[in-house]
Amino acid sequence: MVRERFAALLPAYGRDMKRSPFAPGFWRSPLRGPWLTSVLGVVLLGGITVLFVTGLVSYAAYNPDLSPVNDKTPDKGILGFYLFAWPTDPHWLYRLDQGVHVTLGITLIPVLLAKLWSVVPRLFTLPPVRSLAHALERISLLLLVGGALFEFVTGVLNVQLDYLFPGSFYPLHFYGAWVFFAAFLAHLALKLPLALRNLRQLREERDDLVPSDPAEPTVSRRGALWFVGGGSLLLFATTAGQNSDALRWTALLAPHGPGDPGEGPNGFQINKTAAYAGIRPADTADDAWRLVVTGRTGTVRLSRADLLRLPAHSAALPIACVEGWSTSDQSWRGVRLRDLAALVGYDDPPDVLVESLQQRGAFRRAALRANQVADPRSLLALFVNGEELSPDHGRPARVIVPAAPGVLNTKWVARMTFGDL
Ligand SMILES: Nc1nc2c(c(=O)[nH]1)N[C@H]1C(S)=C(S)[C@@H](COP(=O)(O)O)O[C@H]1N2
Ligand SMILES: [Mo]
Repeated sequence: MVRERFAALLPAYGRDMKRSPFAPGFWRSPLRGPWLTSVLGVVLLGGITVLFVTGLVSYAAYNPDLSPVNDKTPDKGILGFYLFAWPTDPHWLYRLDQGVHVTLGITLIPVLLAKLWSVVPRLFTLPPVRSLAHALERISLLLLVGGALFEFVTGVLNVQLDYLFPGSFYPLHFYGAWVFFAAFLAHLALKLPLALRNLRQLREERDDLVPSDPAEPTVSRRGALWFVGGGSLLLFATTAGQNSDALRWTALLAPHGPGDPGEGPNGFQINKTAAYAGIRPADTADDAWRLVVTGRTGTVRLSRADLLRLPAHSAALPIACVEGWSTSDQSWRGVRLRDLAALVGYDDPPDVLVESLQQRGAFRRAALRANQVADPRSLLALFVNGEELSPDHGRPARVIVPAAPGVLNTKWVARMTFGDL
């Protein structure tokens, strides 16, 4: 009664008020149908598979089983079955993998949203559960849609707002990925044959996605696809540039970090500034700073002058951050990590724990594996591009390792402990 009176006051809405989203005529867009859903589904099939693989590879790149240092997740259980010692070759391996992961993830957002939009009427089917099989299918859809939204949202938040979450982003995104991908595989097993049939067929079958009472079209299905593709292209064009020094200005949507890194040899992307990390100039001054190196034969304390007397080597390596940005190769110069291992009794370098002067924030220490220490390009760098490191890039000394995620390249190094971690 009340509803009717209300409907009479609002004639335009009146007709819809009587219909609920559960009513067959409620969803009227003539764009919906098996063809559109199948096209978007096949794009996501390819894209999400690449996201899953690059994501797992990216996780392995942390050497997360050097716990509890690199990853606070105590036990990856069987989900960590594939972890392997991350290689140092090619030196752009992490840059490529994580660049693809983040750029593709952002590019797929319009496709994901369009896919969800195309099937939204199915959320409102009545009765909600028809059989046990139907119940299982709907639960798997909950995991699928919930998992997709969770992975995209945590990924984007991490890229844009760095580490918003309590605890660590990695286990959330990692376990979320497994739940999501399991549901994704179940969904594929159920729907892929149908999707391929839909794409091969010229005429559309009757399907619950085709509206029973379609509205006048305002755009063709192909037009709608161009719209989605255009959105993806726009996101791609305003994101991908964050992986190159020359094109970074095009990455309008990428976060630009703490201000302008400036010009000159140190003028490349900065993650956390010295000020943010609470590094006091007094602690990094030549007379105060000492590098404490510990190993089998004991502990040595090295001043900057001591380090400058050790053999110096150069390596051209990028910084590549989990957040999806990377620099082009920079020319670093400093002491080989394996030479430091030799100073404390290791001809054959072991793993190392690297600790920073930093007091504040998450990144105070990181572990490197023996193969990373052994690589002749792995340096404790004092110089970059022919100049002393700037405070923001880690003066007096920072680690740089080929193919490693940026977060393992500890800045403002204070201590290195070789051997048993
Ligand atoms: N001590 C310390 N080292 C650190 C960080 C930090 O916050 N503190 N950030 C890490 C991360 S996440 C990245 S991507 C690189 C960035 O190095 P850059 O700021 O010189 O580009 O430094 C790594 N080393
Ligand atoms: Mo990073």
